[in-house]
Amino acid sequence: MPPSHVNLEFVPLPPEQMQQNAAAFLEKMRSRRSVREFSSQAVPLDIIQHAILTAGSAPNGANLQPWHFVVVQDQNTKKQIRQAAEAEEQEFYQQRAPAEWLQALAPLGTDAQKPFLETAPYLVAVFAQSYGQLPSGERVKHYYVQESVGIAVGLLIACLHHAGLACLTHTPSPMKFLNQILDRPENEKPYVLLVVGYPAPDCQVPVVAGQKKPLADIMTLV
Ligand code: IYR
Repeated sequence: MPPSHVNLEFVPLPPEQMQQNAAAFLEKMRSRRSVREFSSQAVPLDIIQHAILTAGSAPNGANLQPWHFVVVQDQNTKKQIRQAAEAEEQEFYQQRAPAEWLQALAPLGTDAQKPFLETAPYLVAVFAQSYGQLPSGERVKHYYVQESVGIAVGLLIACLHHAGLACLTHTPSPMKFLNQILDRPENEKPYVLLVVGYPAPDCQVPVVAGQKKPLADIMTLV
């Protein structure tokens, strides 16, 4: 029988090194911006694979890893996704969105047009598995699905940024069309559509979106 537990082999660092690491990571992550103008320049697939493996390392409920990532590089599939997403977005901007929501979005300058869904080299459709399915068809209960997938997507975005790529967390709502276009089973719910690539050379980003709350507003020490 293999052992049920193994030694962690944790390597402690000197506090100065930890402080330097934490500060450097903060600076790195602060330079991340959500991008809506992408270059069509190709990106090596292995970067995306590494980012997805990073996402797959996320802490999650009972280690059941309730996620699936569909990497879309096929131009025709991207076109289908754009058409379906823009149809939902038209509805959103013209009918569904309450005035308050549109007001909150105004500083970002977004609208129903999503050309980046065809321009960017990759779309990563993230699915949350509300339950698992054994090859026999038997269902496996999943725990903390939303939390687990949220953490995984955070790591995915961090790895892509660390690698030198830009992305957009895009959530056309509802996203059910992704199951149909990408042929995913009923137990998988679309969680987010990540648009990945290089920013367009003249890419603009909204100033307000770069303004992050100061520590005093987001942390309490007791
Ligand atoms: N899904 C729409 C609207 C939108 C909603 C939120 I909340 C955002 O932070 C950004 C956009 C769109 O992509 O335009």
